[in-house]
Amino acid sequence: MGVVTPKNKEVLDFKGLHLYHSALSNCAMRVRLVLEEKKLPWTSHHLDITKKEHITPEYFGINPNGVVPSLVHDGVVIIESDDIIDHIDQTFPDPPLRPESAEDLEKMYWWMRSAVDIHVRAVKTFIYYHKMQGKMKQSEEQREAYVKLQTNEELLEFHRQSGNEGFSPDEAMAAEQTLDRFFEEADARLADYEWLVGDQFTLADITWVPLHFTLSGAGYDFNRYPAVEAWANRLRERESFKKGILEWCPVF
Ligand SMILES: N[C@@H](CCC(=O)N[C@@H](CS)C(=O)NCC(=O)O)C(=O)O
Repeated sequence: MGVVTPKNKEVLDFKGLHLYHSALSNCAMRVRLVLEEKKLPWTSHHLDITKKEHITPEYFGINPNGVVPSLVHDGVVIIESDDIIDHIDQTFPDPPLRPESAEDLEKMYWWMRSAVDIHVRAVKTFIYYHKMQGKMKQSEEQREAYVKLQTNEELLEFHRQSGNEGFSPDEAMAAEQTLDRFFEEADARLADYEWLVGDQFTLADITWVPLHFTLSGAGYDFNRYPAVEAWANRLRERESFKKGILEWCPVF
């Protein structure tokens, strides 16, 4: 979605880079990784999503979907993690996190878009089923507040289900099979190349490594994908991974 006009006008006066994020959010990890790769100063607005700190009229006035991350850059609000990291990389190109050729650029965007496309039905469903179902229960009051604020149908249904009957084993299996297709593809690619798009570290790697981190923590079996494991280990060595992920979320 990219740039949005916020109902919460307070943020219009913000100067510099302000990130609304949560320590354990894989979408927010992407943005912290990019900020650390580029060594940019930024102001943290931390919202603990397990305590529902994001379910407030103030925050929905910044991000109409009520999810993290949201970036406010000199008063301009940008939502959706892929759009945010793309914006940062285009605005602060040093060091570049994108390939030069149009063909490779298309591949980079394919990996980025794919992660966002499968976020609710595969990533979120797998993680909630295996790890979060108990932790993310809403009180009656929180549920009412959420239903009043949320207009995104997919998220409304997701949270209705996760807060009530939960996900079924079949739904969790379908989520896992979707993830398998992408990690099989990534494994084939990474058997021949150092990074997802080829020889250059790009936003595609930054988009996917938080999924490796959080899905591993939720019990997804990566032993089947040795090239993906080796890639994740290379990424863990980077300073950005330590600062952008581990300092905020040592263990998922
Ligand atoms: N497509 C969005 C997804 C954002 C998203 O779902 N964020 C999660 C954390 S990774 C969140 O805020 N969850 C809390 C909730 O759904 O209430 C993006 O890529 O930024």
